[in-house]
Amino acid sequence: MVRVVEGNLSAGQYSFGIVVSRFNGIVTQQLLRGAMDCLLRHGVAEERITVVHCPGAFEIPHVAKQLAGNDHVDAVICLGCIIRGETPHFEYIAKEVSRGIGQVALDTGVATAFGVLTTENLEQALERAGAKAGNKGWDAALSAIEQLNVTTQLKGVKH
Ligand code: INI
Repeated sequence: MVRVVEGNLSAGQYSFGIVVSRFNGIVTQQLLRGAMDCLLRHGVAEERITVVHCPGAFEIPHVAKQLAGNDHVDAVICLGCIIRGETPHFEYIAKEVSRGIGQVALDTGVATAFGVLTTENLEQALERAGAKAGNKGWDAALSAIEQLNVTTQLKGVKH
């Protein structure tokens, strides 16, 4: 018989770290609002949530790694907003941030969720931060909940 491991969305038993960058704060504050809303509405007590503000998206992986090393954090939700400008700066930051956030999960075994917007302009970013394209902070928090449930179950699976 095939053994299927599938995460449910129960969250009340877990603790979460959120790292949110201040750059493009008009957008990232809305991502934070979405992530908090998702966690609270899935039964996570406020006492189980730690929010850390960092300068820009580039700094997110560093903070995420510190949070992941904290025994009281089961998953780290990473929120930021990188908007393309007239130079290749965008590409360097976006690549480094996505690689870094993934690396934190692989290095530490702690689930990370990628809620960093990479958009062409501010309008696209705002659309994804609580307007017509939803709220990617909310989505990232939901992914963190599901991934935590999957990885917790996998720890108990014998091969
Ligand atoms: N940081 C962002 O979060 N988003 C951006 O769009 C951005 N741009 O375009 O420059 C940005 N730059 C700052 C960067 O993340 C670092 O904070 C900075 O380079 C200091 O290390």
